[in-house]
Amino acid sequence: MVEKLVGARRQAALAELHGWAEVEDRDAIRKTFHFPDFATAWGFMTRVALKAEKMDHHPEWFNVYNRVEVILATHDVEGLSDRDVELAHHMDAIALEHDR
Ligand code: H2B
Repeated sequence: MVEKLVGARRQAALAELHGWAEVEDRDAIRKTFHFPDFATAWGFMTRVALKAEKMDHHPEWFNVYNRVEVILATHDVEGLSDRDVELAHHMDAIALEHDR
């Protein structure tokens, strides 16, 4: 069972993330990734998609050319969970390998 991330555990988890911000009007986090071109952005999205599918945890995202805007939330708890933080860390690691 997934639990909503609250309190001190939530603050600690968010402090470990770089470039992610809390969304204003809902319980979620967001980050915008920039890449040199569309092919690099798409490569990033492809690798994240495979990881997300394995995790059974999927991003909300929007891509235009070299930009990928991401929102992570756990729909099952209508808020943030450890699974969002875990996927955020994976996305950061994958982005680093994709020549931002
Ligand atoms: N992704 C996200 N981001 N949040 C969820 O709550 C979620 C998901 N739930 N992917 C999963 C799929 C659930 O719907 C399936 C049935 O496991």
